[in-house]
Parts: sequence; C-alpha cells; structure tokens
Amino acid sequence: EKTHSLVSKSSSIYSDYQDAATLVKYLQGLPGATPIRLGSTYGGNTIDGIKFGSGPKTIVFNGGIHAREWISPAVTTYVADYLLSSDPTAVSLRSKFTFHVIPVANPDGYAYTRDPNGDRMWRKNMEPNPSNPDCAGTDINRNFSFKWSDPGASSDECDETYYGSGPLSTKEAKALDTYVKSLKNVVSYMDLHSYSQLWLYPWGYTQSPSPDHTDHAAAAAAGVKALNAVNKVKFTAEQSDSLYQTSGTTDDHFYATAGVKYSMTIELRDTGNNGFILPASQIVPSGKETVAGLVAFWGYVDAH
Ligand code: ING
Ligand code: ZN
Repeated sequence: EKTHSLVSKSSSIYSDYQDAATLVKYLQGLPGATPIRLGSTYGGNTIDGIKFGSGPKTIVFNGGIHAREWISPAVTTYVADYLLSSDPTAVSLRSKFTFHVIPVANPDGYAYTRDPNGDRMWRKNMEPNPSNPDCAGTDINRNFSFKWSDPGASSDECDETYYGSGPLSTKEAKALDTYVKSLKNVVSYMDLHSYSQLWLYPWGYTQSPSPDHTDHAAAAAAGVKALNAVNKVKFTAEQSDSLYQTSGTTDDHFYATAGVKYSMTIELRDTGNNGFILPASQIVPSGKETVAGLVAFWGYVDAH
C-alpha cells in the first residue's frame, strides 16, 4: 500500500505531536527539500519550511496558524513527507508543481500550547495588545487585509477572533502574505486547521458565490471523495460562509489579492469528540486520508 514505506521509515515523528523545531528540522533534512524562512515572530521564533519540486505551477500549503490545532502541523508535515517520497504519484506531482510548505505558521502560539505553564487551548499569536494590556494575541486568520475588520471577526482584544490593530499587523500574516506574493504562478494555497472535517472554499466573507464557485466546488468535491474512501471518515466540501461568516482569512485573501484560484481551508479531524485534543494515534490515519484527498484535489487543479 503506497504510503506504507513512508510511514515505517519515519514513524517515530508521527507517533506523537512534535515541537516546531523538530518538524522543521525533519522536513529540512529530507532529500530534495530546500529550506525556506518567511520571517520571525514577536517571541523570537522563526517561521520556517521547505520547498521542493521542479514544476512550473506553484502550490503553497501551511499548518499551525491556530496554536491549539495540533493535528495541523503534524498532517502538514506528513503530506510534505509523502510528496518527497519515491511513490510514483509523488514523483509525478513534483514534476508538475513546485511546493512550498510551512508546517507551523504561528510558532509562538504553538509553543505556548505545548508549555505546561502555558494554555493548551490558545488560538492566537502571542503579541501583546497595547490597546488592551489585559488581553494578548491576534487571530492570524482574521488579520489578512482582504475584508479586514468586516463582520466575521472581532474588534475586542480579548476575543478568540480579534482581528488585530490593522490589516497584516501581525508578523505572521505579513510574512505569509509577503512570501506568497513573492512567488510566481501560484495555482493553489491550502491552510490546514482543525477541527470539523470540512474542505472550505471562498467566499467566507459573503454567502454570494465566488467567480470560480463551480471549479472550487468540483475540486473540493474530488478531494473529499478520495479522502473519504481511505478510512471511511466523512469530510464535506462547502463554501466557507456556509459554516459561519469570516473576514480577513487566508483563503479569501490569497484568492482575492494574489490571484490564487484554488485557495482553500481544510478543517481536519475530528467532529468534536476529541476536538483540538485529538489523540496522537490519529496522526498517521489523518495524514494518509489527507494525502489521498490532496492528490485528487491537485489532480483537478492541474487539469483546470
Ligand atoms: N476554523 C476556521 C476559523 O478560522 C474558517 C474556519 C477558516 C472559516 C477560514 C472560514 C474561513 O475560524 C478554525 N477551527 O480555525
Ligand atoms: Zn483554525
């Protein structure tokens, strides 16, 4: 079975949740990977990843924008690991695309959720808010400039969806925006979150369909169909705003401001039984089904 050798080769890293440095070091050590650095954070961490492949079309995906969603950096790493393997499908994808992967886009927040003296349920980044010294942190996924501060995000520094002091005010959002816009021919951007088992496509800020609604729906449907077949774990594809209204998110932003046609959000396992505290035993099965879904999805992207 095609990802079997991959898993046995590197099972130790997927048997538990790892810190950002471990994931980055692992990825940067894989044959064929070139290190990338997008920037640094308030807490002095760096935002790192890898690029690989030789194809003319560019794909970017990241995990870890939200600190407590631990399955996201793990599965992001697993997918990159697969794409760098000798599996013929991975070899073919590397000839069609160049991939840029950032496993932990919010390293300060992620470290805080792993700190016994921190907060396992932290979502935002760690930068203080001078406008309210009682409540730190901005929701990076409400801080992007497209529709920034519109309905679907909060002006209250103490809220989980605080949109920040201005568009792209966080170092994390600014670094990701600058990096994606430095690349040529970005055909797809994927932001991995948890939980809810959804593939969400633009728009999130309105219920109106986007200009590419038909292709978005078809590509996401191809992804979830292949994903669901692996472990019979049911994911659903839908327009982002049908979940709840959002503004300043990555997917709408890169679709609207960087011309990235297939710009989406994946909500990984589960549907709430464990929620953000997903057992580490689910990293490998979640990684396998996500690989299958993304391979089908990127096949659609390549053909359209
Ligand atoms: N959920 C996403 C959030 O940022 C989302 C859902 C993302 C909706 C992007 C629309 C667009 O709120 C989690 N769990 O982070
Ligand atoms: Zn999230």
